[in-house]
Amino acid sequence: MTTQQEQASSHLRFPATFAWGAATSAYQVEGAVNEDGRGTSIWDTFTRTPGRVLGGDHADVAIDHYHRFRDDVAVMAELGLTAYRFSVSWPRIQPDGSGTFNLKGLDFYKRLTDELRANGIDPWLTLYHWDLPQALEDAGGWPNRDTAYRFADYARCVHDALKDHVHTFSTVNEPWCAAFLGYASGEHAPGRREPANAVRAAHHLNLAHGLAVQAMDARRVGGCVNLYAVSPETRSEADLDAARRIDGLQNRFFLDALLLGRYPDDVIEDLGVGLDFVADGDMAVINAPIDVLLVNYYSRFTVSGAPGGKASAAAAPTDTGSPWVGSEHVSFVNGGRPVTAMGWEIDQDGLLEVLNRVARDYPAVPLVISENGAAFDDVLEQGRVHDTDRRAYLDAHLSACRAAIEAGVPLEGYFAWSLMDNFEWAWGYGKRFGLVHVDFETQRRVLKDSALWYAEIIRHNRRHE
Ligand code: NCW
Repeated sequence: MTTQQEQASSHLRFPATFAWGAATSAYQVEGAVNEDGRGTSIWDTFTRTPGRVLGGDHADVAIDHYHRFRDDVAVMAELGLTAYRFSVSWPRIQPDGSGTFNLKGLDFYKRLTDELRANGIDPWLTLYHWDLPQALEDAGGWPNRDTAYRFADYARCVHDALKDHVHTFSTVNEPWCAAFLGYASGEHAPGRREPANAVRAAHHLNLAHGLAVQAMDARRVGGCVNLYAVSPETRSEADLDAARRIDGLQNRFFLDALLLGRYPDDVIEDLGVGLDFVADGDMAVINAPIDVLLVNYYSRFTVSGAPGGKASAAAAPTDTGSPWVGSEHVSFVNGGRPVTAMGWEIDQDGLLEVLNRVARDYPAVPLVISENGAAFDDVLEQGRVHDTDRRAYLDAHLSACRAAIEAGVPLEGYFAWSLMDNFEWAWGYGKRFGLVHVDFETQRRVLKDSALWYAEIIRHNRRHE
């Protein structure tokens, strides 16, 4: 037995039905931005705006997954994945965000899902991972209520075309990011810094989720949130209040809406923008029953209410505002843990805390970890990437998942972010999250040590299927 196998077999045993996955998103991997009738998305526009993305990087080619998907599925099969989470590019399906559906766009996802199923891999489809058709942004974007109804039309179309191909549909990836990085801090497309509109955007993203769930009636469907563990720096009143605020806007605003059908009173008060955009009946729509909650987890925030600290948990690559609408005075402090290349603190205990908390406070819904992983400054030497740091990160977080299951959390699967190195939004190609190394010049794929380790964990668990 090799050391790698020993490490894999000595622990991390999971239930036989546990989904073993990896995740990507359309704009980060596909490329082919002008092919087969695809329209323009807000990220095409944003990447062309000077100063928005480090190094002026864009994803016109990305990792060319649109053309190489069969090879990429072969890599997934080599890893032994039982599930793959990807997103559909809305502008491939509706180039202008409304009206006619583009059959060539739908065809790509049929080919992809066929290939996955032929390899025994369950397709988990995300409808929206941040690439809004530019035409809808021109009409006001997510602060415009109509965008939610356009999303439901799009969801119905994708669902009708692919329902027999897809294992689980999910709606909006990380609505916090789409709303507050897109419309408050401006770090992400469309790059607006309009705090009040960011709150409207958040509500309309939630509404879009609920309308889409209703439009996809009777299929297995979930919503997706990015959750953080949040700690006060001290037990002072100011720090405790800072933690309540950040937990409120990051976590409870979305969890309460999707799973309880209401917004938390304290968060609404913190936001200070009123609720005139919430129409009668909206909260019931947003609370439409879901089959699974997709949780993306990366890190813990430690926060202080004392003035003068850092405005964010990690450096932003470009000039940005604050995403913390109504709580701009809160500062983010060093919690004393090691960090990834993103500057995100590594804290597997935070994952256990988040899972226990969701299972306790929102009990009715099964969970999956739909993203978890880390960027590190990988080195490719003699055809290998010895990414012991990433392997340790995954190992620690999978152990937290197992501990959660043992504690009774209904956790049904785990998706590593990401399957492959890709376009990391405002950071461009400088940050590598992949299990698989990609040479962005040649598009050559090389399995990192973390991928080989993950494959062993999966093989070990699937032996007991
Ligand atoms: S940027 C981000 N990510 C990474 C991205 O590649 C993926 O598409 C996302 O789903 C990895 O996972 C998610 N999340 C945004 C985190 C923002 C943190 C900034 C906080 C500043 C206050």
